[in-house]
Amino acid sequence: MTSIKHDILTYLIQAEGQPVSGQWLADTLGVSRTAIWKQLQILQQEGYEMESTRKGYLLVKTPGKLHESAVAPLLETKRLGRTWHHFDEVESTQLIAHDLVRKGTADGTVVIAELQTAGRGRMLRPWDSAEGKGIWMTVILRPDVLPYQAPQFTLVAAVAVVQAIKALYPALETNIKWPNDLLINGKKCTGILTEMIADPDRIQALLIGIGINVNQQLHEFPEELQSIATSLAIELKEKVDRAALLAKILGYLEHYGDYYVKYGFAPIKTLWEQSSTTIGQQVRATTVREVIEGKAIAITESGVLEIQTATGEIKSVYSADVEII
Ligand code: BT5
Repeated sequence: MTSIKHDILTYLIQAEGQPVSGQWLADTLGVSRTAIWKQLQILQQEGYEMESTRKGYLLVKTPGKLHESAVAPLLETKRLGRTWHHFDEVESTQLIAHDLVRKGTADGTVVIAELQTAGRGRMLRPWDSAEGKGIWMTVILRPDVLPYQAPQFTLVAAVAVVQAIKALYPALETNIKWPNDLLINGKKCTGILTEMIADPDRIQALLIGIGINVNQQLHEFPEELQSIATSLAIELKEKVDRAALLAKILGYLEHYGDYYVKYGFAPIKTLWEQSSTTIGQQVRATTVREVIEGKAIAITESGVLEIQTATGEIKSVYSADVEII
């Protein structure tokens, strides 16, 4: 977004229902009135509704979409979200992100869509992404870490989302089911998919796909998900401000991502364990090779799940679907 457009919008939002004079905007931003007018036209095309009054321009309605203009004023990050790609509709934000990585996009780039027509989970399972109801995004990170560390970023992202929800909605208890599900009252509200583009000895980019059910009502989920999925609005019984939540998540993700790179997994592990529903439970882990049943006893310093089977053997699970039984 051009900074003039961003600044105009910030002034219109800050005016809180009062008109802002075009001449004042032009003088304050040091540009012509025509330049102001052009940017206002663009904002209107993006769905910002304005009235032109004798005293100036009045913002009457925002599009309610996750445009950069709606989120940037709330961001407290240095890098995350400073390059922003918003789409009304995509197949999957992961696909767009892969393309952007190939083109050399910056660390911290965010790809976000109102609707995904082919949102995906792990192993190409479908991810339901209703229009305008959730946060469907991929964050591109370029941390200086080794390829084997990539899966740990799923846990870092899980902690970031949990902390963001907690900061805004302290009454909600969000739990993490290893490795990538966030649950509220036992139902899935968030899924995380971490993909990587790497050379043998270094990561080029991590593509952290985060899908959060925010404002769906139960009937808006496909029937097969209605017994296993939930949204923040269902649990809170109120509509949630997606832009505020998104800005918080990006803040925590930058913070914990940097923390991880500097200090390793140990401090993140402690936070992860505080929200875990998995550890201490009897579980069934389905990996590509086998089904392991037993007690989930720990995650290791590298984020691997350890399960103790009935024979006492401890098995390390790197990737699996885990059910609590
Ligand atoms: C995940 O996979 O949980 C990772 C989901 C990642 C989605 C984000 S959205 C932005 C980015 N772009 C993408 O295309 N993807 C990422 P997995 O653990 O495999 O779980 C998939 C399973 O969750 C499905 O098989 C369904 O059972 C269930 N599911 C699908 N949509 C859901 C939803 N909206 N809410 C809750 N559960 C859902």
